[in-house]
Amino acid sequence: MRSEGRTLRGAALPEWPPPGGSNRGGSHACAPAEEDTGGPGGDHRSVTASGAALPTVALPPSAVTAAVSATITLQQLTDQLQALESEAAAAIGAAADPAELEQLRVDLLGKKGRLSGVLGAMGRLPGEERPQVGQRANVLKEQVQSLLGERLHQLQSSALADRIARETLDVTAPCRYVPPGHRHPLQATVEEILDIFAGLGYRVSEGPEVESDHYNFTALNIPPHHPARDMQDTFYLAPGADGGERLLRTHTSPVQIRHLEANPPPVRIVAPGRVYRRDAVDATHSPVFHQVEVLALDEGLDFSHLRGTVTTFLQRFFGDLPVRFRASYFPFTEPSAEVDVRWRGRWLEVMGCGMVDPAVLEGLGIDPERWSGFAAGLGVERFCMVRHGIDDIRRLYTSDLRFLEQF
Ligand code: 2NL
Repeated sequence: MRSEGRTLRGAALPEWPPPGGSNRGGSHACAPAEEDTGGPGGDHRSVTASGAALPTVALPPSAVTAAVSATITLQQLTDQLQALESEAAAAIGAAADPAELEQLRVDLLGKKGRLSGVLGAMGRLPGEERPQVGQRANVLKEQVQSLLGERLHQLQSSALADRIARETLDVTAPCRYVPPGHRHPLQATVEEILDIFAGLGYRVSEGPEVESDHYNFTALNIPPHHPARDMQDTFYLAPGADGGERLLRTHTSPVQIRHLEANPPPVRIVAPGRVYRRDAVDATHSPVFHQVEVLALDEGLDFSHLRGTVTTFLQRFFGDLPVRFRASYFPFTEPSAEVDVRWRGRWLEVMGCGMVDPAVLEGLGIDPERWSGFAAGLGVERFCMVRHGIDDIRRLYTSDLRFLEQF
């Protein structure tokens, strides 16, 4: 911050020459005799180099003008330079920061600065006296420049010293340990599944977790009051802005319905995501879990394509194990099947699948005579638990690093 009075603007030294003056004469120059009214005490002062007041004697305005017009002497200019020197030294010494110093430099040495003012007045001295003032002014200029330089250096080094004192850095302090992280086993499982389907030509598609009854149930051939709704009871939210019913999706099938609305067949997509069911928590159930669903729709697809795709996927994920299909039921596929893998001497049920029910296609305005397809769905937690021998689904949600660091 600049503090008042540190600059030389409007400081003690008055302007020279005073406005309107062009008097010639000595340092105590008088007004021309004939106009001298002979004021008290013979005080014939005109405007002095130090800028003192005009004489108290009353002069007609024309006389005043004449009196101040050229009043300058070598002595006065020398005095001014002297005063400028000491004032400059004081102001420079008091400058608090480099910006203030720069302002001082402009005020002192700039084109319209104090020194220029003195040099301008020099023109009114007799020619032989000018070099003296000129030399003195040059010396002063160099003095001021070096004072400015020294002060700048001082300010900079004390600022640096302050900073060094403030910013202490203990290079001997032990570093903070940031342990390397890794993906959660569930996320790693999702990514592995998506990678396998990507390798089979499927694209990833995602959608909202808050859904309407239509996308979650009705469009999937589960009309109101269908018993399948009992097994997929969910959590209901207050109606949306449009008054429509809102619920948490119970599967990622709505993603496929939305995809089919926006994209004509042929379609091959895989839809991962979080889903919700009104289930009590136990070792194998959680009201929030993760699903991956697959959908292929094309001309001429039949159960053999379903079988080949699902078998290939399971063998890539679990290894080259026996896979079997058992007839089952889903409202949105016909025929439908559960799929088991032979895992450590036992048949384990791992996913469900089927040929997309023609009623689902008709609801979407897709001709089931021309297009057919298959779909499959799996629970990611189950895949992860089987693969890693995890005994309790809750271990996947409790963020216990002693558990998670094993993966
Ligand atoms: C399971 C079984 C399945 C589907 C999901 C599906 C989606 C559309 C049309 C027809 Cl858009 N079907 N999805 C089909 C059969 C089974 O999931 O056990 N999931 C955890």
